[in-house]
Amino acid sequence: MDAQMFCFQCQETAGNKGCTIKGVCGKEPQTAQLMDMLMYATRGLAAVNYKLREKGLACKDAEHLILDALFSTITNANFDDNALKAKIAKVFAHKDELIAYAKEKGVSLPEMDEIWFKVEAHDYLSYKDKVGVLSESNEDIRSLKQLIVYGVKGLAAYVEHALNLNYEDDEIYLVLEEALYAVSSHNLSADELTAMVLKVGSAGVKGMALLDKANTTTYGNPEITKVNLGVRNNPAILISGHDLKDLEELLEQTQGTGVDVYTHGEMLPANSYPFFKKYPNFVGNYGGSWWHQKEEFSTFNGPILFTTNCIVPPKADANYIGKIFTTGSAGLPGAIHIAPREKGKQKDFSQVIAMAKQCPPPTEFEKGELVAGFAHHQVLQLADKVIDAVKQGAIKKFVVMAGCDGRMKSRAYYTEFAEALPKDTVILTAGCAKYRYNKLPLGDIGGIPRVLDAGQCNDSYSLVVIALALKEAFGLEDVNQLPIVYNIAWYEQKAVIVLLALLSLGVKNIHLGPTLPAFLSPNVVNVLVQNFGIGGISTVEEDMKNWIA
Ligand code: SF4
Ligand code: SF3
Repeated sequence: MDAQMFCFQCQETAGNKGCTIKGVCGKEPQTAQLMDMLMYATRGLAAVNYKLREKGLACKDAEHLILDALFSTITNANFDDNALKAKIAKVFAHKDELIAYAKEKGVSLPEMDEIWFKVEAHDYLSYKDKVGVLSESNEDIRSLKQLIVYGVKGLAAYVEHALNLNYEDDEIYLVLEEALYAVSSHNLSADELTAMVLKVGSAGVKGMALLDKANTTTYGNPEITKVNLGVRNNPAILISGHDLKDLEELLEQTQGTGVDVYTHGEMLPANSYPFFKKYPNFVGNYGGSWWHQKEEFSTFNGPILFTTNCIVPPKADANYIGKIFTTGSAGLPGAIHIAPREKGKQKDFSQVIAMAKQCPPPTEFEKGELVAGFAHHQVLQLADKVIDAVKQGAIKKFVVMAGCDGRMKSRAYYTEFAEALPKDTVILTAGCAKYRYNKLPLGDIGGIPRVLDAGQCNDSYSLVVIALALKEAFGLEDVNQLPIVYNIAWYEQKAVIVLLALLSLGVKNIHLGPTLPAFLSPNVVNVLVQNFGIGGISTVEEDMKNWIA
């Protein structure tokens, strides 16, 4: 094992096998090794808290540390070695405290390496063979364990956003810890790990429902909204990522400053929440999905605030270097990191606002509007219309095209697929995958737009609610009897939890692309094919013929 690093957690992994020299995402080998160490430490902390939880003694701080550690290791979330080192130290220190606490309370802890392992900061890079993904030599066990880990990472991200709005659920923490405990065990069979995969999927449904409740209770139900794509003549801040609490506080703090706020990438759906519409300086969306940062940030002219992934590390000569801010679990060397909010206070975005005031307004590169806001509440208000359209044959099929966007050329497939769909089909989308077709003139069916955008990737939950409501309306027994085709694009680990959530709900025949995950071994793929009918994609013509015709 002489590779400098090994990571295969995302869809763009080198050669669809694994990044071993440097991440295609820009992750340096040292950063990858630190992430492996952080994951190892976190598994230990989770195992201890899991054992304490059995006795009703679980620690809240540990739960939150686990969320942050998992979220920080998601693809494109954090590239900052110093931040990662600080997180590792924190997790180890907290684990030690909990071990002492367990002793005091008479809670016995198992002989698990992850629990008892200790390492000093200068040695964080000395154990790559022990803490890395390849330390598990059995390919199928490794595959199942990583499927669990990646699902848990995605889940942690959603749960952290809900936590920021003061919504929590102990049952989800229990599954997170149990899953990490299972990954650290050496005696679980493939069947037991497969059961854990589905348990994580069920927790994924709960986590997305929790975040949906947190978002809609706090900010109202998303409603049909024409989102402005053009610009105004004021200096401005671009906010990216998924965290709505950060957006709220940024909007509050920019009131009366003459600084506008625009969304980028996965923040686009925020434009559809009634709460945010009250801010006169909330202008609209600038640009497309995450990987267009280089061009779009260079013409935006103002500072950019990353609340989560996906960050593309800028080239040294990028003209927006020095204008990037991160917060939460996100991090980037050279960027200014906005500190967490203190209890009862807002985060302090004054540095971002001060910088914006010194910058010229954004340069316009497109005009017009995008229609968004088709989350479950809004769609169910249109339910009668939709059901009528299905009954009368005006809508023949729904195609779920949720998930992520990515850089690969092969993703042109999704644009071509959307264009080739017959006019009696409706696309249900969520996540940044939509940028492949949400600006196409696909029209509507009797006033129902042919692209119904439910929101962020976590709003895939909305698509589930809509599917279950349609099942009821048509008096079907099984959600798989609905005229729905699933053509899901994945990139990072949040898409993994969305997939596992769908599987746990019994959804069959999901097509996953543009490639199947490299972390699925051939045997694990077989299990998924046999039990769930999972498949890949082919050409637009073939897929159209096989799924739609
Ligand atoms: Fe490679 Fe993806 Fe891992 Fe980055 S996150 S190192 S691109 S597999
Ligand atoms: Fe996109 Fe990164 Fe996954 Fe939230 S923002 S869907 S890729």
